[in-house]
Amino acid sequence: MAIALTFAGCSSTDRPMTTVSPKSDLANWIQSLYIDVTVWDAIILAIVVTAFILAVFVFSSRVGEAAPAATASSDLGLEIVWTLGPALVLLMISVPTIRTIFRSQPAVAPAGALEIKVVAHQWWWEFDYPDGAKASNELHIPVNRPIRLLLESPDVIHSFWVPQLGGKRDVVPGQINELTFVATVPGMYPGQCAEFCGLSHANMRFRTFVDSPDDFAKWDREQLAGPVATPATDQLASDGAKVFADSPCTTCHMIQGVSKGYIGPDLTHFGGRTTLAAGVLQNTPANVAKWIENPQEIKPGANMPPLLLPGPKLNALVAYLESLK
Ligand code: HEC
Ligand SMILES: [Cu+2]
Repeated sequence: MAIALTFAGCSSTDRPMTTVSPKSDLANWIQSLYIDVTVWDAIILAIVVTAFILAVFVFSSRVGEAAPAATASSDLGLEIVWTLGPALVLLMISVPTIRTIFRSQPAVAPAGALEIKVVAHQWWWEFDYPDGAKASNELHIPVNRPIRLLLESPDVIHSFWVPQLGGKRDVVPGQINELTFVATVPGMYPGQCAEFCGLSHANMRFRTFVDSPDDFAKWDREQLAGPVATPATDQLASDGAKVFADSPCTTCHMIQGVSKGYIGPDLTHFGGRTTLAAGVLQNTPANVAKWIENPQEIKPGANMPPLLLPGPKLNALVAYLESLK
């Protein structure tokens, strides 16, 4: 029962932040190292515990007898065994560990790798693709193709972490760290900043979509095609486009062909995202309205000011943003 319960904790369907359900080559290497070390540890534990229990039972019959006299004699054979034994154990653990460390940090990108620039901001993620496509908080990558992430930060130290795709990698201002892996199973894998970076660190989440090559190509084409035109028949969204263009939103947010802000996420395809504000809320009209009215209430410290708009204008603005698929 206890064992069943323990392993139930490892299933990945309802526990998406599990570290023991690898979905990439990198995560698989880490997993097999983890299993190797656990097996060696278990063997050593079994030997030590057996020796201990034996000692307790064998010598318990001598309770009450005088302690044996301490002697200074040494046994060279024993000395060699208990020096070489642990040395061998350390070797067994360190060789695969060091091999995995080097394997997980290749100095050059593998052939055919897709290189994506990842910019970690307080408290959201920007993804820039080599063909010019841009995304925020939702990373799309093709399955079975080497991915090389080039991690940078304009503010403080963050850490990029998608547990099912591999280990954490720090994002350090002033340098570019790399993370290289091949995702092997399509699906959606949540990520989280893993280095304390200020007030909304816990709210700095993101999603990684591992797409089939066709789905990825389609997504990429849509991103490159620029914004979908707001249909003239959609009065509310058209009104919202005007509200946006006349508002301070434009100083911080880019919508291709409309505004050039770069402080906050690119909103060109905002309506196509599933979540809002780095994975904190589902992307629904009601949540977008709540966000615009008071970002700090949803995300303490968020670097977006509250914008007080009269109800009808707010509704139109939300309809416009949601129409940007
Ligand atoms: C001072 C700069 C600034 C202004 C002005 C601003 N924003 Fe933002 N906005 C941000 C930042 C920074 C974020 C990211 C916040 C976070 O997730 O921590 C953001 C996030 C957002 C998001 C969520 C995007 C996503 O993909 O999760 C939306 C939607 C948004 N802003 C809409 C607006 C609208 C509409 C206006 C105008 C009414 C506006 N913003 C004005 C800086 C700004
Ligand atoms: Cu953080």
